[in-house]
Amino acid sequence: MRLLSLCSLTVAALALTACGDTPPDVVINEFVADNATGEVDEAGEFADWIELHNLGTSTVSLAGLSISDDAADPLKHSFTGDVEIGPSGYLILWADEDITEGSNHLRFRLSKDGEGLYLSWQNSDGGIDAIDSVEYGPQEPDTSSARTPDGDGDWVDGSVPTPGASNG
Ligand SMILES: [Ca+2]
Ligand SMILES: [Ca+2]
Repeated sequence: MRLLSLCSLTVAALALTACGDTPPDVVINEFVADNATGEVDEAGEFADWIELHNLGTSTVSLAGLSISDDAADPLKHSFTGDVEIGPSGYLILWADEDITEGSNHLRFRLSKDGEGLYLSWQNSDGGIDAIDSVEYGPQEPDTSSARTPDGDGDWVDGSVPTPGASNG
């Protein structure tokens, strides 16, 4: 009986670790919905992109986080554990539906006519918590919408894109 109890405890502890109770301190920081001649992805394509920013001071995994362009379908793209952001770092997600190009390629594209972006967390109770979101209107080619300053600043449309770096 004692052995069984220890096993149960171990399983419970592992499950908690895997699920995680606290979402990483990550926000949507910038995005380009009409990439005509800007940054190219690993395949050399002008794909739309979304920049996430880690507000924390340690590396975080995105496991448990999901991102979507549809508020009614927040789990459209769920991250696997191999996607991480370094301390105070920035990560580019390619919104190109080319998921075979890497785990930072999303299952949806962005509309240049405007829509919404929703970052969500699957909590340990099985529920979905909203982490961050932004709704935007039509975007000019090769301009971004960017939080200025990074992380918690107001969204500024028509910005010069700064993929993978501070919005200044
Ligand atoms: Ca691509
Ligand atoms: Ca940036």
